[in-house]
Order: sequence, then structure tokens, then C-alpha cells
Amino acid sequence: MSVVTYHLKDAIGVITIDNPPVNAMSHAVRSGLVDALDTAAEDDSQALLIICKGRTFIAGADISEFGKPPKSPTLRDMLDMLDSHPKLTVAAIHGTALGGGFETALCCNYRCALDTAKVGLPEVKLGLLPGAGGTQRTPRLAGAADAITLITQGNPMPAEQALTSGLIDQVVQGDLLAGAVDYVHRLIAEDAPRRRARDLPFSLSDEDREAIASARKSLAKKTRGEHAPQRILDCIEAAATLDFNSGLARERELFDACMTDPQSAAMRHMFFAERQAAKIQGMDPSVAPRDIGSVGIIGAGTMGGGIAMCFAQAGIPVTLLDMNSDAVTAGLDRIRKNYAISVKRGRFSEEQVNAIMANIEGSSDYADLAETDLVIEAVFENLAVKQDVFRSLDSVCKADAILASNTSYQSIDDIAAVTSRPQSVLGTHFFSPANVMKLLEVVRGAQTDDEIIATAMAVGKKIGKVPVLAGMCYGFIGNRMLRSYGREAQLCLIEGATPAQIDGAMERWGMAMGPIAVGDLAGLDIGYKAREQLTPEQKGKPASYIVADRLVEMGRLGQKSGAGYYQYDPETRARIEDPSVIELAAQCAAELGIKQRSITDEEIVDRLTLALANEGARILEEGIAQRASDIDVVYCFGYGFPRHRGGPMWTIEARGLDNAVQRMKALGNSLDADNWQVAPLLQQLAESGESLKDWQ
Ligand code: 3H9
Repeated sequence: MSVVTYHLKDAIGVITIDNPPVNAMSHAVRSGLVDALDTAAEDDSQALLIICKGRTFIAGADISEFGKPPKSPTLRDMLDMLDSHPKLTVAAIHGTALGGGFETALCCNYRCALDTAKVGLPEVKLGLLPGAGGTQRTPRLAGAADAITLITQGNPMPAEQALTSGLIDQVVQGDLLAGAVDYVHRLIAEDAPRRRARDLPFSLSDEDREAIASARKSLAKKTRGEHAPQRILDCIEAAATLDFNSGLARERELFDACMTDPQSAAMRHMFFAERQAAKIQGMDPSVAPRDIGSVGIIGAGTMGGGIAMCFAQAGIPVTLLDMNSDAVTAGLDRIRKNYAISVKRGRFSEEQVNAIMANIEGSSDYADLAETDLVIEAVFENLAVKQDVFRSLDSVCKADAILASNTSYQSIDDIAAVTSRPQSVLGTHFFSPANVMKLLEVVRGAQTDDEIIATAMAVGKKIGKVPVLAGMCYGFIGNRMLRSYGREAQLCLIEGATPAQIDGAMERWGMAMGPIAVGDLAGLDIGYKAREQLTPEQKGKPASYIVADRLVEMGRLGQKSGAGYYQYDPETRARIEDPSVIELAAQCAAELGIKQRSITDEEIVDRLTLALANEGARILEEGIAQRASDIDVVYCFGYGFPRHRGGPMWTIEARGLDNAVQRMKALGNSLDADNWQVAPLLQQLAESGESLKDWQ
């Protein structure tokens, strides 16, 4: 069946696109549209209406065709025909009109949309820019300020706002086809002109120029070296200074620069990786997730409170339980304070917060969880304490309740073993702050049922997280890899790099925060206490923790005590370099017989990123992660790894596995050989020339 059909309805030529799941503008859709436009040019139709079936208007160019040789007709060929079509053209939008889909709508003379629809140009999230006229038509219709926001941030705009901004012309309610046909008839009756966005004037005021300059600065900082946002601003400037066709040519030139940029390849990889992570290998497709109608959370601390916020915001009632009413009250107060900040920042209205808070009830009585569908434990990171909680849960919760632990390190099997239902026990590892961070590691225990895993993955998505399935090992995927990364950061420090140099090198490379500063933010006592529970073999060699231990022993716990590796400005919390810490590292080096030297930024980045990927390869080989791209999702969504570098496994693949293995061997020769044992999988793939991406 054709993905594009054409029929006449009351003298209107209706072009219907039906290309599930999201009506992406594939080659078949482009060809179908060209045929329909040809037919409509010759028939008796008075006007043309473009509308889609299914859940959304066109969601953009078909990303899976990117990187392959272009097939005619291209999107631009088709849009040229639409833009110069002899009939009045109207787009009828529902769901989300995105990227090339919205650019198609922008080529129509008028646009109407359901009140629930959104429009947007999200190309920047793929390291691209709208390459089919979006950067030239949007500012002509909406002005510079809205164009800058819409295209550089890539977030969709609701229909009402798009109406005010001039990007759409009519909001329709109820049945879209009926409302759109009425609207087209009205336009015909009014003899509405064939208005084209290309003919509208556009220039930059002084205020617009300032807005562009300030966006350049803030985006450089916020996007940590992404190229696409700056190129988008170049295009908007071109829209004001060049005639329309020259502006389009400039847009095309910069789009091509983005398309061949490794940053876009990495971000497109992340787009598919995120969606792939939701799929569970080898699971019987008939296994359906259960409905979760209520959630209990044990532990009203910062973590438990953050988790409660996630569920409450998704409309799922939460019982937040702690040992006594004081702890519960303190937990609820903390949540209220968080929301007060959100209201101040305009993220939520007072009414929304009241509705969310109505979903959270405090309790200090386990019996209140008797009928709860899912209980998540978020108490102190200690096995015995967690086992006590699970014993209590097992005795009060209904037989089919799911029991989850938010542990970062403990064995899910040891926790499940104290219950009578190990098949219903799993790990749901949230990341701090839990109401903000998108990553959710769903940890499968030895006996966890598939249905329980499927339910946790589905409810994770429902509360806006990106769930990734992990197998059981110390630290699961993310924290296990973090140990090698942290070890190399510590070794660079003791070998002669300063905290500011290490953090600066990693942040310039794109990490949201350098590893030393992250330690200060998390609190150095956390790692100290965790090390106390490890065997000497697990702890590793003293060089990798001696400075951290000394700082804790000096009472320097990080930001919370005003100093750790850095001093902190009490007002702004800005990091201030501390010569005494550089001196401490030198002393520790002398004690351990390590000769300090000058270390380049390149060496720091190499050591830290290779250490991550090497451990990642072991995790993959052991089956702890389902696929290499899942590890990339963990790092980009949970650890501030830059999306435009595609995650640690993509990064190592992009540099060439053979090159990476050679570099690790060279590091092993000059540094600690034990730390640079190449993961067998990497060695094997480097030799065979196969890809990590395809390894299962
Ligand atoms: C562009 O347009 C460039 C032009 O400016 C210029 C060209 C010259 N292509 O997200 P979901 C798949 S760049 C191919 O789970 P939701 C997706 O992989 C494009 N496939 O659903 C998934 O497949 P699977 C600009 C696509 O309801 C399935 O559809 N546009 C595309 O949560 C369902 O997706 C964008 O960047 C695509 N464009 O969200 C929009 N989009 O089932 C990207 C989706 O095999 N898309 N798929 O895993 C989205 O933001 C979301 O998919 C959307 C639906 C909001 C539409």
C-alpha cells in the first residue's frame, strides 16, 4: 500500500501520509508527495491539504537514511515543488511536526494544528540544523528571538504558543480533518493570498543582534563545544543579511558541514541507542509489563524524596515511608522546598505543585504498604540494613507486589535471599538528584522474573527516565566503570597534574564536570566509607586513593565542608585552587616513591576515557550490559558524558579499536601494567576488525 494517498474532498485535494510509526519523511513518502503534488497541479482542486494518519504529523527526515547516498527526490526537491505550487497549500498538524516535517508545513501557505499538537525543529539534538529552509523561514514568520530559542534548544512548542508566535495560523479542536477542511474553505472564501514565508521581510534589530551574541556565549558554555548551535546562529544571521535563496544556500552549506561532522554521527548514534536500550534481548515478546497504580518508597532522605517526586509528577500515588514521623516530615519538607524553587524558576505553577504533592503521602507504618504495587527501598547503603527492610516488606506487602532496591553496590541476590519472593525482587538504581537525572539502571537478580524486569523498564519510561538493563556485579554498569575512571584521575593527580588541570582537561573535552570536582560535590567521605568495606585487593594500590583518604582525615569532605580538593567560595560555591592540596599530592607521591612529572591534557583525556571503555568492554563481555550502546546511554544520561562524543564505547570505536588497544599497551609499558590489561574483547575485535557496535 502506498504511504501517500491523494483524494478530492469538497474541492480540496487531501494528501494523506501514512508511514508508521512516526510518518518519517522516507524516500517513499517524498516520492508519494511529489506524485500527489503533480496530480493536484492539474486537477480541479481549489486548494491542497497535507495531513497525516497515526499518532503524529511528519516527525522529520528519516534519520535511518542519513549517511547513505541521497535518493531523488530529495526533501529539498519536494519542498521546492510545494513552495511554488499553483494551488493554495495548507498543513494540518497533530502530534508533533518536527524537523523536516515542520519544514514541510512551513513551505505551505498556511498551517493549522490541533490544540494538543506541538511543532519544533529538534535537529540540534542530532548535531544538525534544519536543512530544508527551517532556519530561513522560521525567523521570517516568528522573529529572531523565537527562532533562536526554537532552533538552538530544539524543544517543541505547543500549538497555542506557536499561534502567538506566528508559526501556525489556526488552532483546531476535535476532529482535525473536519476542522482543517472548514479552515481551508474559509481561506478560499476570503480569497486568502498564497502567502509564502520566503517573501516575508526579515531584519535584525539591535536587540536581536545582542540576543544572538548572548546566545553564542551561553550556548558555547552550555553545549560544551557542540558545533551545531553556533552554525544555527550563523544561519539566522544569514536570513537577515542575504536574500532568501542565498540564505538557503548558506543553510545548506552549514547543514552539510554538520552532517559530515563526527559530532552528529555520535548524536545520531545516541538517538537510536536510547531507543534500543528499552528493548530486552531474548525476552518472550508475549511478556507484558504490569500496571503500576501505587508506589511505596522506603527512606525519606534526599534520594527517596527525589524518587517520590518522579512518580508523583507522573500521577502515580506514592507512600513515602521512614522510621518515625520526624523523618517523614523532614522528607516532605525537603520535597516542598525543591518544588518552591521549581515554581520560582517557572518550571511548575503553584497549582501543579499542589496537585503533585497531593500524590505523596507520608507514613512511618509498614502496614500502609500492604496493597502497594511497587516498593522501592532507598535507605542507607548497608546490606544488613537493606535486608531488614526487605524482611519487613516481605511480611506486609501483597503477594504480587514488586520489591526494588535503589542500591548502588549491594548484591540484589543477597537482598532477595531474605524474602520469600526472590523472583519479584530487582534493583532500580536512580541517580542523584533523582528527580533530575534521566538514567535508571534496572538490575536483574539471578531469580528476577522477566515480567518484573519488563514492568520496571516500562514504569521507568513512564516517569520520564531512560531505563537501561544491567546484570549483577559490584557497581552494576555505571559505578563499576567509574572506579577505573576515578583511579586514573587519582593517578594523574599523584603523578603531577593539578585538580584544576584534570577537571579542566575533561571539561574542555566535554564532560559536564571533571572527576575531581565530582568527588568534592558527592562528598569525599562517601568513597572513604565505601573503601572501608573493601578488601585490600578490591581497594587497589594506595596511589589511587591516598590523597582522597588524607583529605577526609583532615576533615576536608568536599563542598559540604567548604573544602576538599578545592576551596569553595561560600557565596557562589565557585571552585578555588588550593596550593596545599597540590603540596599534599606531592608529599604522597614522595612517600610512595612516585616521581612527579608534567602531564599533558591529552594524556589525561586518553587515560580517563580509555580506562572507562576498557572496563566497559569487560562489562559487555560478561553480559552485564546487553549491548555496547547501552553503556553509552548509561554514561551520557547518568554521568555527564558529552552526547556529541556518543558515550565511552562509541568514542573508543570512533578512534579505532586497533589504535585504542595500541595506546593502552603503550600506557601499560610506561605506567602501571596491571591497570592497563587490555580487555580480551577489545583485543579480539581489534584483531578481527569487527565492531563493538555489532557485538552481542
Ligand atoms: C531532519 O528532519 C533534517 C531536516 O531538517 C533536513 C534534511 C535535509 N527517522 O521516539 P520513539 C523511530 S532531522 C527515523 O520511541 P515516541 C524511532 O527510532 C530529523 N526513525 O516514539 C523508533 O523506532 P523503533 C528531525 C524515527 O512516541 C520509533 O520511530 N526530527 C524518527 O516516544 C518510535 O520513536 C527528529 O529529530 C525519524 N525522524 O516519540 C525527531 N523518529 O520503534 C525525532 C522516530 O524501531 N523523533 N523514529 O525503536 C522524536 O523526537 C520522537 O521519535 C517522536 C515520537 C517525538 C517523534
